Amino acid sequence: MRIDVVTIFPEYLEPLNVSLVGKARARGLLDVRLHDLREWTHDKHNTVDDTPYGGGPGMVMKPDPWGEALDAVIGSGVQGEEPPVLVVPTPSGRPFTQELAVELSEKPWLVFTPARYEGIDRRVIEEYGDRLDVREVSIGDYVLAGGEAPVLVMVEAVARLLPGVLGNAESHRDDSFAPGAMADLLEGPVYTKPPEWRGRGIPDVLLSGHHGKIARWRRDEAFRRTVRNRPDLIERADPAAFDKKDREILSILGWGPGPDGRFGRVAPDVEE
Ligand code: 6GU
Repeated sequence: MRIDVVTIFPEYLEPLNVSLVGKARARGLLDVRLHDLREWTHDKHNTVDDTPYGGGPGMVMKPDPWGEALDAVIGSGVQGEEPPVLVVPTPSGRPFTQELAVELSEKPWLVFTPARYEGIDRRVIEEYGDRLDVREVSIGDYVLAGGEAPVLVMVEAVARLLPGVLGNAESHRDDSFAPGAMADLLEGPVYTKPPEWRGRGIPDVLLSGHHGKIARWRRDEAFRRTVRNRPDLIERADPAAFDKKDREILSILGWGPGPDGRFGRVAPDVEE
């Protein structure tokens, strides 16, 4: 996969040289190219922003540098090959989810346009939206000073899904939010050596060698955590995904089916 990032802070993206993403690049599984937006300015002060039409606080990123930068980056692709998906980080975008990470991981080429200030002149998004698949994406319900940190988040979420990046092909089957087996449940707790630490042991079942019991215990723990931390995930889950044992643990946790079959809280929350 090729990823281009156009930014006024290329140094903000240094973490892309480290750890999983850095290794994927070093191994040739991922080709990341950073571009300084100011290289496409022509004035003495390398101006990238200006005051908003209609007034109001803050500054807006000018369309000209973005247009020249994106034309150059998009034009550097190989003739006849698939054009990039343009990913525009913005707090007013659609939520970035594991589902979108999977979809993006299947594309050969992504271009990210992290903005500072109050965002990019709307005409830029319209212009490229006429030619490319453009995704305006938010990483959560909070406001950051710019899109660079969201790009780090999204590139890592996508890179770990690329073939060969994680050691074990099964490694993301059980991810929280992965489509499939543990769908829509958070992952439960994990333990490693030593078997006792500061007087704290580990659950006996994990030492039992009984794979069926271990799988059931993990699923029960996943329900405990999901009920506590993300009850909305249980409420919106398809109840057909819950087996008899799932319904038992949910009942113990104070959850049961409503008139429509979907699960909701039917008894007070249980303390940890
Ligand atoms: Cl993508 N950008 C900014 N500036 N703030 C955000 C965000 C993006 N997602 C959540 N907050």
